[in-house]
Amino acid sequence: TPYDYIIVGGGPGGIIAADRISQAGKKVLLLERGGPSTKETGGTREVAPWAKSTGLTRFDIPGLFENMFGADDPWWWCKDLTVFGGCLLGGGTVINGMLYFPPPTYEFSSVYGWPSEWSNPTAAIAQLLARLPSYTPPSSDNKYYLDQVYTLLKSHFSKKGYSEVVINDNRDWKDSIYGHPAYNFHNGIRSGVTHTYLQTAKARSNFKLMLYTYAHSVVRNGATITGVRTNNTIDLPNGIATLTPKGRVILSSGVYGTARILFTSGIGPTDMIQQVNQSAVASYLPPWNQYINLPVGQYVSDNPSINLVFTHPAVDDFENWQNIWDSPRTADAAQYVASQTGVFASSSPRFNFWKALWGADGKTRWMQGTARPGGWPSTEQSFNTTAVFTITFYLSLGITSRGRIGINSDLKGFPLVQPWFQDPNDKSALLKGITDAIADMKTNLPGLVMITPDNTTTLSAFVDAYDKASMNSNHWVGSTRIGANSSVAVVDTNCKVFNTNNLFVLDAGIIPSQPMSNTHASVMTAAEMGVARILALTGGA
Ligand code: ABL
Repeated sequence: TPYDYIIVGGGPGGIIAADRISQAGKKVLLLERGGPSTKETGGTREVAPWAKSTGLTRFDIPGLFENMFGADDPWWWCKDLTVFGGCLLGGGTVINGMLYFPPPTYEFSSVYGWPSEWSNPTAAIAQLLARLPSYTPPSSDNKYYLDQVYTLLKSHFSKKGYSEVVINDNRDWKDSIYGHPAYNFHNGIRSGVTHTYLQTAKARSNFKLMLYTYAHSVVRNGATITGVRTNNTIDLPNGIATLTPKGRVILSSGVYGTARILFTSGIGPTDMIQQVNQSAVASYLPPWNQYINLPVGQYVSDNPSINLVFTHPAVDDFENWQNIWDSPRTADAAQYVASQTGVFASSSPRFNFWKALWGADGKTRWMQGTARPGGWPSTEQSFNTTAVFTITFYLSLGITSRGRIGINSDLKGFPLVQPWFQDPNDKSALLKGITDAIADMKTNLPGLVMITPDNTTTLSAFVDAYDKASMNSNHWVGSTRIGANSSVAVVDTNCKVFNTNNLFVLDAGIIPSQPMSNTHASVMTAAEMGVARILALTGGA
């Protein structure tokens, strides 16, 4: 059966697109290379041993988040990337820390590369929040649990003139504020696109979901796409999903996945197509004269982030979340099983703050901070091991550094040029931001000890020596960025890949600059805006 829209990738972009387009009555096929994730999606593989009676998985229980990184067989991470990506239904939104901050309006400014048609995200954000409300506090009994890090840092940041706010009450206010993290959980269980948009799409007879279906490339005749070539030869003849005559393909496979599919389809810089040409799937490339040269993988960005680790006698480090899978604290586990409340109804972060920074180059950059109990100190000092907490400082909206991502001939995705601190102004801005944020902290919080960096290392030496790859924040954007022309962008104002007739991208790759906050809310906002534009664009099925 041919489809009006084939959407490749069941993450936030693809699921929102699938729901809105099937709602408009089109025949939609959604392809996802991985399998189910949360209990509601049919996930049974990762039920927490102590939560067997609930059937809830690691993807459902927010408090298991930190164990994503410490599990024995973490099959949910994409195996063909050197960075973290979610290769299962829900994509990044089922394996992330779930911090949910809808973007400020000015994030969509032309200053950050957005076309003028995209300058007002307000309606899209309202649509998103109608489907996916934000909750502070996360536990449905309205209590805060394991909240010592919040109480402690509140006392410091309020003395420094920061205002305490409910962060999502005023999404534009991101200077000198702090608050409790906001989440989109529903009754103590991970929500997000799999609990909302996917469920309404699935209820429609014109929507079809195929799991375990890996897309190799689009099938195309010059500028016209006719289908998607996959590994699923059971459900699709020769593995090829086909389009109706005016049908369209939307790639929503993420910053790395969409780039790989474009390369394998003969779309991208010449050196990347040469990698495909040396790979096992070289035969899927179109003839040379059909190659489309676009800056796929160029201009990516990710927040540089720096972790500082402290101890304070008031803090309970929750054993740095190390026992949460096998032997969690009995009372907390029992409370969660009984009522989906308590410590396990939240992921690890407990405190968020933002500050605007003025750079030596005259540009404004914002810093976000996220603090959590626990952490991984690197220090020669002895320290109070049960009282550890970490503050992560991210440089976010306004960063100017860019990197490049690509693939090798095994089709493995990796950063070719690391995006962090390419511009020294990014580094000096973040260093200044951190310095100001922690000034007076010891005076304000008697008993506080900074253990990383330790007492023999200055902050500036610490930042200088910080391992570049560990600045990775898993917030990649920009590999197929939106823009005015094909020398600097991959998709046009309507998310259509330049020089094609019916190929679109809708995922974090189109976002032209690093967002203000943890990316999934911005990705979902952009998806709502983008799918509306694609549907409104004439010429489609
Ligand atoms: C984010 O937005 C970041 O992408 C994550 O890296 C971060 O989680 C979450 N939010 C929560 O703030 C951290 C974990 O807390 C660490 O334990 C882990 O080592 C790190 O991600 C890995 O990048």
